Amino acid sequence: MSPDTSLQFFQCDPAAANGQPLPAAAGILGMSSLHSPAQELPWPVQQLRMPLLGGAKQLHEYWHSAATCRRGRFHDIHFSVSDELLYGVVELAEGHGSDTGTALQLAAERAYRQLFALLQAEGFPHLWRVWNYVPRINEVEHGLERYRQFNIGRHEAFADFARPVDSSPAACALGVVDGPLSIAFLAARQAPRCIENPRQTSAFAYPRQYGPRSPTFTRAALASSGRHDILFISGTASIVGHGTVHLGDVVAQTRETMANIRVLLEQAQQLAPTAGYSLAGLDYRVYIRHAADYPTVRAALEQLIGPGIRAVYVQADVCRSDLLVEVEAHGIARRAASAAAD
Ligand code: 3EB
Repeated sequence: MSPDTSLQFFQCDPAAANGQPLPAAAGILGMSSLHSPAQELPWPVQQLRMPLLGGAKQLHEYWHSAATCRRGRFHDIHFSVSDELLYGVVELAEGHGSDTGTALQLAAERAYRQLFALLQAEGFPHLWRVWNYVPRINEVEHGLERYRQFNIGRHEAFADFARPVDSSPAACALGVVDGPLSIAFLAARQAPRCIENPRQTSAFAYPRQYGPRSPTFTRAALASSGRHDILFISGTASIVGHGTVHLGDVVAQTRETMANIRVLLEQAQQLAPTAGYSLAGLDYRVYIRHAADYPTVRAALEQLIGPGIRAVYVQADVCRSDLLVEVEAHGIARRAASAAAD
């Protein structure tokens, strides 16, 4: 039997007394962290420039593979490669706008062009998951909300690399107060299966009222790596069809969001029946627009998912100004030995 080099996820708070042990350094693909690391780390780090809610001070989330990783730089990208996975982080300051676009649009386009060029060069054509953090996402500049500017740039890069939008990665796009445009991504040699939500218009088919170019992400992606099935649930919000529902009601928005996630999970269960995915078995990241809503959102989620919910709560702006909460999740399930291909 070949060694199990598939993707693993570790959440370590070095300050917590009984946290998980640190994974072996050679296998660390990359991490996200609330603060920029004190010293330069060999693997890529996406800094989460947002307040953690609920009293915890630090968070380190590691993507890990038991295979030894090779690290490298490609233009503005810091990346790691293991035998079947590639993780990278690209951070770009906004330069100047031009005749062809605003500064943010051009930065988004540049970041995604670099990303796709790297995937081509390294032979990892399939994007599984992208985490987009956009400074001042809801601000209107040059007559267009910055999230919509970002979407134009991202869409241009997808088009330039002939990436079909209906096989987009799972993703999220959240707003931070300041800092660079920051994009982390996980890609692989194998294509994931894209899952759309029948309760929602696919984001790549949103009507023009949400901006001149549609977002390019799928509602969830189901991938496999070694003996594991890996489910990525994109940032999910209180949207039905293409419209925001429950304006101003954070509890109802949280419940609608979970109704959307439940539908995605049901489809994942049909595609990977042996994975045993359940709401309580996923790891969640919860973005809350107003920090004061944290106890309310947390209580609503604990009621829906159970008190043992594994969730990290952060304060961030959501990409539509009427959305108060966004929830994303992932689950890694080991396939039963009898069902494994090897
Ligand atoms: C939505 O459903 C909410 O632009 O990459 C969720 C996940 C959202 C990803 C993205 C945006 C993105 O439209 C916003």
